[in-house]
Amino acid sequence: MAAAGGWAGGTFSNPVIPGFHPDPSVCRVGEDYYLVCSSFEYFPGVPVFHSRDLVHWEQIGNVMERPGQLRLPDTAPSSGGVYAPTIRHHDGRFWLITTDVSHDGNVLFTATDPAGPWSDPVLLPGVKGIDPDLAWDEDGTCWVTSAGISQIAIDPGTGQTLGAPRRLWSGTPGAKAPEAPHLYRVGGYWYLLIAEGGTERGHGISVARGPAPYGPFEPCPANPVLSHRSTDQAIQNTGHGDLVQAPDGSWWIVFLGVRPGGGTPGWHVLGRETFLAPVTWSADGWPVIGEATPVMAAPPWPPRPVPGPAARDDFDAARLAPHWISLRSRPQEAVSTTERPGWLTLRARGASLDDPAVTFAGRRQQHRACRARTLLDPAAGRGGLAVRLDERHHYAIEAAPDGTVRAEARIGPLRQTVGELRLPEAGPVTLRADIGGPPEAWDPRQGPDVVRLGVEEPDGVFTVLAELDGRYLSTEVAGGFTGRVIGMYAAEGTVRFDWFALEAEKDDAL
Ligand code: 6LW
Repeated sequence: MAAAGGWAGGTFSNPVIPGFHPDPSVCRVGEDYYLVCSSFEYFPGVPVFHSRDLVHWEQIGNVMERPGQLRLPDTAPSSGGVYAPTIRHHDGRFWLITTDVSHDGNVLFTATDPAGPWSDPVLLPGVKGIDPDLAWDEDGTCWVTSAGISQIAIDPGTGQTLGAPRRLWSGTPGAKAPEAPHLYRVGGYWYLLIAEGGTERGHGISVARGPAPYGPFEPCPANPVLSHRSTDQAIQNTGHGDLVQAPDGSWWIVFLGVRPGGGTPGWHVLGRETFLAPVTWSADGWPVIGEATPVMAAPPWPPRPVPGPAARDDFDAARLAPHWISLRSRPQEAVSTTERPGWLTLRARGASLDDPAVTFAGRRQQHRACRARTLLDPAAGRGGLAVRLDERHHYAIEAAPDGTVRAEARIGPLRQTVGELRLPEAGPVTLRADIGGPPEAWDPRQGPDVVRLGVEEPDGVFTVLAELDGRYLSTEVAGGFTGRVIGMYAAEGTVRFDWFALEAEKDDAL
């Protein structure tokens, strides 16, 4: 399945990284761009993407992929975990700073190859606040700037703080949640880019500048320099961005946004996604962010497409590809592609998707209309195919050793079996979830999409056991910072999956 929007006839499509990929941070080394996102309760943590044209991105790894790098207890709530990283290249190395809000607090990693391996974490107990940024000034001082907006110098080798934190700027008076700071030296100024207004419909980006990395800062008179609040733009909640300069001197911004669907108030189901827009500079030296739309004028250089994640995985490799994510941790004895070669073996820990310890392997839903399928062997256990928002919001189609297949829905405090079937004979079964637009009908209460759960016969016939309104698996209903993830789980015993396929129903669904 193509991960990124195409580049056709001088245009590209936004988002450039669809699906739950929020809080993007980007850096460039030569002709290569590297981008990272938040990962919250999922393991491995902090996906790393590579691109040579800013439009086509390929996931090349994860920063936190060893148990010692990400220590999320089962008590870490969904939408806890790992927030808002910053990636920078300095002194021949890549530097990554992020916050594990559930366990380690602010942490710093380094790597010579951004695909990994990344170092063990350097803990930063003296650095308070989420959304840490890293910047080095001319004399080599390393500044960490975080939500609030406050700043402290550190020794990045040891994590020691140097001096006391200082408050830099509170953003626009009256706007909530000044956060997501990034500092850049451009010309004679230090620019401080922040997000404000909260990560919901009021979100935006504002900027200030000053003579030094610690200010004093004067706000841009045109703030917010990016916001879609109160507009009828298809892309909403735009904010939390990071600037990057291309080799030809042009400037760009990656930022998060959402695509709400359905009637009012609108529900977004893919989480906060990564978008791209051009940046120019005004005559008096302020960044001007171009309008962000689903179809954008392409950058003036040749497209360099990269493969997106394969639509189908036969689990033939000894390791799962980097886009596969589990919940909080991924113990080898619970998730394996080598135990029965060519199959993904999941061994149950938690008894259902309600349980934070459930054994799960999934990938982000990246298209609004898609079809997920998996061939499951329930001979030694009970498990299934799930569309997950969090422990309290998920739909699943589940098979048991006795040939029973059940569709299950959990919405807030309610859990219900919404469809059931007894297969004529027990054995491997193809479970399927089709996700797509609701029926055409003007209704202001209409949900964003419909999730159909069922069983696919060998001849391709789809027996639907349940058809469910997708709004209950949206951020507006579930709350939090993530988006839908579709995957396989084990609820009892040992469950084996021969293959998993996630296909876009149509590419224009972007
Ligand atoms: C992140 C904050 C935000 O730390 O949401 O949209 C928080 N911005 O900057 C979680 O992603």
